[in-house]
Amino acid sequence: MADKTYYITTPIYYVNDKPHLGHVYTTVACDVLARFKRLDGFDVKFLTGTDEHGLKVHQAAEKAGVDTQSFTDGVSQNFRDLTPMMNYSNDDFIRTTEPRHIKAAQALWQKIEEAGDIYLDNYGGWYAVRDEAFYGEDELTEVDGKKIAPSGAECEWMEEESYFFRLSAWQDKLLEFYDTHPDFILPESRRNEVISFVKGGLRDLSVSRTAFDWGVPVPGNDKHVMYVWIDALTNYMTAAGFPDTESADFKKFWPADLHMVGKDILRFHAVYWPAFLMSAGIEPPKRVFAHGWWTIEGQKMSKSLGNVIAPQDLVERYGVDPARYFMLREVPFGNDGNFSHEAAVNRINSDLANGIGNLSQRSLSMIYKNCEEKTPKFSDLQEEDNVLLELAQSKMLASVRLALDEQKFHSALESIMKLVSAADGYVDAQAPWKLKKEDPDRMRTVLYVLAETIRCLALIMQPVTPESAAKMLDQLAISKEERDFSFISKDHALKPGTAISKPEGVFPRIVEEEPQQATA
Ligand code: ME8
Repeated sequence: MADKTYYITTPIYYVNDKPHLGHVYTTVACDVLARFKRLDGFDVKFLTGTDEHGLKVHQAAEKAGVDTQSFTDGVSQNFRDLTPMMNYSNDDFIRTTEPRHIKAAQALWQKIEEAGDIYLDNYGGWYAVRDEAFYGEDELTEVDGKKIAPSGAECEWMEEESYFFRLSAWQDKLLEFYDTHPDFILPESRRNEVISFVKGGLRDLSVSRTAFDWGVPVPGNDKHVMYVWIDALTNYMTAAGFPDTESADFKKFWPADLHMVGKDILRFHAVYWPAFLMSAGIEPPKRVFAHGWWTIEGQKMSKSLGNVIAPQDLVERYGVDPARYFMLREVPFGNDGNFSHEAAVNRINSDLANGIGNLSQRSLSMIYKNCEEKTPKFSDLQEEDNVLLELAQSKMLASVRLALDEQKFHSALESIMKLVSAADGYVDAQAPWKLKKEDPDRMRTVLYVLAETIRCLALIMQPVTPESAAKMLDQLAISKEERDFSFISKDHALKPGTAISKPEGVFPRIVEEEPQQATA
């Protein structure tokens, strides 16, 4: 068993609506990290799932005229179907309506209550159902007589008996925690936002509701259900075996290494969650990374604008692997990004079709035709051969690893693309098609160096474009046992004389149909 472990989670998505590009973005990012870490020798746990309680889901079910449980079963399945569709490698899929989770949420509540951080009181406050969050009067703006939260969500006044979490008591301890764990919140700019929010003072948090019953019952008082966020956040521990803190899984995987979230829900993960955990005497996760938002052709994705991109559209238009690549390459992770079809086509064609695809196709075709369908023998490696090989066999992995440890997907992919450009430059400079007559030995050496470069490229592309990378490795006859990252090394270089299969294009070019001429 690997002694290095890695536990990574996506947010659990609300089942009030169907999945779209934004949800897929977060989970693909986590999938790439999970696959990378597995190939890099870690024992990985990768969790995703659905958040099924709360007023927002309850209201969506009512609107659909379906009982809430059947409604959540249906929508949750839409999220589960993304695993084969987007090629996720999640190890578990959690639903907050499962008994294992209800047990865990109640156990966490009890620990916090025993610590003296939960009390009962009456409450009046402004609640945004869309965000499942209370806001202070000072945070709201009034538009047409309506109270609007900073997120744009409409708030309504709620008044009821409620349990409270003594969040105000955790201000200093949270600040100290951020201070001693400088990498807890990334990117840096978001970390600063959280710190100034906490420095501004924390109000106690209402953590139960009585106005509806679609939630986890509060232990010892059935009139109340838990606030959906205290319930939802616990999912990360449920899947690791909580409340059995002695279980092998909990010992191995808690605290989680990374909660990946969108910037909309950073406060819940970076303020409330560590406070709940510290109160319960449980170690907080090691990192929360908040990524940015996708807009569509310059506008916010929304159902009313009719510009929501469904995962099916991505797959049909671009293919799974190119869609995964595009999402992570196009926008520096952490920033907001604008999705446009044109940008997707350009990026996919330039990097994948004309880049990796073309390099691989033309190099392997030359080998197939000119070297008896076998990886060629090489002789006398020259300076330029060694430079390319060193980049492929050693430097690239080191820089990709470093970038991914900070969730810089775009930089990681940039490093990979640098190898592609270097290899393209090498082909042009060496011109193996000329060497065929002039110096066949040198031609074989050049083609060997290219084949080895393609092997390393295919290995490192596995986390991002798993199917296409597997096809490339199959063409090179690399066995399944020789595909983890310990094989990206000089010591495991291609063996000359290995039969390769007839090369077939791996990354097709997206050819746009000419726009129809309007006819009068
Ligand atoms: O907030 N761009 O669930 P949710 C990028 N249940 N990412 C986007 C996006 C966009 N336009 N739209 C959504 C919840 N996302 C809670 C989470 S966790 C304990 C509970 C992604 O269904 C992004 O990751 O509203 C965002 O944080 C998440 O979906 C919100 O999903």
